[in-house]
Amino acid sequence: MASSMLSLGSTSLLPREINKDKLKLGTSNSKPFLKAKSFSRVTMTVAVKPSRFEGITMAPPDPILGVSEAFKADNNEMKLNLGVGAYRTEELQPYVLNVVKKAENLMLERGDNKEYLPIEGLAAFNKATAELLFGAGHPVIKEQRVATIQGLSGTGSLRLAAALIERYFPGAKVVISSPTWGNHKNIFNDAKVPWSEYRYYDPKTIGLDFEGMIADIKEAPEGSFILLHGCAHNPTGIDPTPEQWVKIADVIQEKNHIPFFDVAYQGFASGSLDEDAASVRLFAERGMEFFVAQSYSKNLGLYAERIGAINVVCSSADAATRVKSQLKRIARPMYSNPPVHGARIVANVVGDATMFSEWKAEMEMMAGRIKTVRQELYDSLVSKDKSGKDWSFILKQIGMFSFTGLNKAQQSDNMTDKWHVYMTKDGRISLAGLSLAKCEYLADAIIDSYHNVS
Ligand code: KET
Repeated sequence: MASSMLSLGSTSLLPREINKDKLKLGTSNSKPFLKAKSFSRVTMTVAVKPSRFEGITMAPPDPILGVSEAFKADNNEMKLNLGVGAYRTEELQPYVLNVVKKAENLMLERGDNKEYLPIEGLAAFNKATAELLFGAGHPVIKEQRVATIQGLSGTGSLRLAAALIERYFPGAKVVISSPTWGNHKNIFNDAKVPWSEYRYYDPKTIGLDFEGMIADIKEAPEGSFILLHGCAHNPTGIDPTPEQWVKIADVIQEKNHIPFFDVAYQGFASGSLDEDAASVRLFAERGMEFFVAQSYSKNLGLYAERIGAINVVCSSADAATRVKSQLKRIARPMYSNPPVHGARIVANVVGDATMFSEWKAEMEMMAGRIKTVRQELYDSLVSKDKSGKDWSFILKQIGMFSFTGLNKAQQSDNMTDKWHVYMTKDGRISLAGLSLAKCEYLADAIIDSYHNVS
């Protein structure tokens, strides 16, 4: 039986409770857990009762968020956190958008209250979020064919959709790209939705395996859900071309599949909200029924506010009303209703022409900074690496990340252990966490890990 020293100070037990326990120590049959050593200093050895939680094993750290925990524990001054996809300034500090501060000030001035939101979230947010996605005045909106409810950011919105699939499409498979954002698999596993993968990344070309992707989507059982990254594919940074999107839509339609978009980076890929929604709008124009999960973590920097939405595009307003009612029914016992703060920020920013254009300018600035460090990293790699290796794939990738090809565990371990560069084990680095000043250092780390570790 495990034992430990328990020091009972005035903060842990009230004097009355100490006396009560003093009398019982070592005497109770039903609770044979305490053995007194000394009462003068109220210090004693305690034999701990076996826990009911003995069968619970230690969970592994999260492959993405766990990297930030390891980074915090490192004291080396050269350390760089390129794990999580979170935007940093050139000084590597978190960034709160000016337009967000403005919207928050407005909320204070107005004296907005903290009443519960309806289960489906803030109406002004739901309207704004669907309009950002499809474009204001789009037929799917005018015809009230979109069921939109506010979710707990991208993750929570995906989870609601997964629960709807599990409930109303039993046995249907979600087919996800290989590779994909690590949490997709967890989300569908926890919702008890079966999933399989379609080919996406070709390590030989460090590009898209388009033939493989199309073949696998064709092969999926009719009526499968095909998970697609709307833009800035995570982790590869490789998106289909507009022509390829058309072919993807064709084969999905042919096979009667249901597209399921994850849009976590609208505006962050190209710097333009409209351009980054082109894939989603292509499917909407074809009159298809599909899902879209949205997140405002990255494009408005609202990571911790947990603000996003799930949209289900239906072929009739009646179907949309029914779907929405069931999404609410799923949300109510899960978390009751969503938080208001982030929803108000989005609604205020999108609902005010001046703030909306300020947001777009700030988003372009963030996307622009990432493009600049991408170029600088490429230039540093090319000037330092004398092996003749072609690093141009770094420039072809878009969005927050670069998929370096350092995909062996020993290589990412070398990046972290020797160079204090924190990244995910699949070889992904977040360029949003990189400064111009650190590009040369990172290039040295990558070249060393690439050539000297196998
Ligand atoms: N989808 C994708 C593709 C994605 O990369 C993320 C977050 C999300 C959804 C969900 O984000 P949310 O904050 O729930 O709206 N990705 C970054 C953070 C994370 O892993 O949670 C990342 O990949 O670093």
